[in-house]
Amino acid sequence: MNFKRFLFLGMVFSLSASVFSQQHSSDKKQTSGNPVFPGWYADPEGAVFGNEYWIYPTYSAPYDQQTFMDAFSSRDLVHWKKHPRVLSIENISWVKRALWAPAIIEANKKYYFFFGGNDIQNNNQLGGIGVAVADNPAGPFKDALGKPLIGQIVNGAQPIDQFVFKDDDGQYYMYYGGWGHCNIVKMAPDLLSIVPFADGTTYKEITPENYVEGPFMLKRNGKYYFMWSEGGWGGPNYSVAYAISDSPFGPFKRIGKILQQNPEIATGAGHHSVIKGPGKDEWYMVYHRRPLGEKDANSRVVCVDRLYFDNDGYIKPVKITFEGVKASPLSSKKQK
Ligand code: FUB
Repeated sequence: MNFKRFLFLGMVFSLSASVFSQQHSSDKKQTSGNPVFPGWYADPEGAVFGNEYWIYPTYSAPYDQQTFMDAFSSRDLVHWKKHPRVLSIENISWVKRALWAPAIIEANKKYYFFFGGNDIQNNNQLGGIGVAVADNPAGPFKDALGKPLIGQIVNGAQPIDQFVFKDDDGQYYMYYGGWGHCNIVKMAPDLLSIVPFADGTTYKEITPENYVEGPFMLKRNGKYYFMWSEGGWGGPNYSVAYAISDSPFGPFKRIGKILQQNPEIATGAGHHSVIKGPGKDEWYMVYHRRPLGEKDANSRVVCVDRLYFDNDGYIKPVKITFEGVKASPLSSKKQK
């Protein structure tokens, strides 16, 4: 090999090595960073399906532009893949705008995707909480009923911000409500209808002190942890508080805030959900917040930070970060 040829091959080798090393180093992302994916999104519903984490957020934009929802999946919480338009108003005849705050649950070998639509202001308007169904978490989700599942304002609760909770006995409940009121309803096993409670009532108001919207429930060590958003979602003081109860119906006595703004990191941290990682007592707070300097109400981004319980079972206030969370790969093994 002559010297020129040797030099040329050397340059090609070093160029390839540099490209490889750049690609390799981008794969070496140590933490998710916050936000965990780009774009204006809010009201994230986190879920674990098999060996994947999923996040379903509201597309955060003026109401008339909120006509679809994207989803995001990850194997490790650090690298996220976008699934565009898993739900769109083309597949919901009665929704025109304000497609809000998804909730998803796997049941009956299907995925049930609950959403709010149209931002109704009174009981003469068409809209409320609907349900769409798909065979896999990436959709496409199709409206299952052709009408809202809950289309009326009951007990003062605007029909938005639903969360579906499965108790240990297999019973499904839906918590929902905006305008400072929260109702619980009992769901039929098909998840497409609601059924009365044993006392004959269908809607039970369970509103805790300071509740505004965005209810969420999880059960840990036999206790019911009920959480909700407080403050106005368009402002800096939006936040999350919680209560602990022995029953899914409460009473839910407010304990205190567990998520709020940090003037050095972001404002308006709220409307959350919680996901369980594969480790023992490994929990993540999935929420939205407004980057510093952003004033538009819709400038909301989706973030993930660790959530910890203390030794007495109380939730420690979540520390919001720019770094986000470390990789926590799921295996197909049963979660602890
Ligand atoms: O994103 C639309 C609305 O903003 C949600 O339904 C509320 O909870 C608030 O986050």
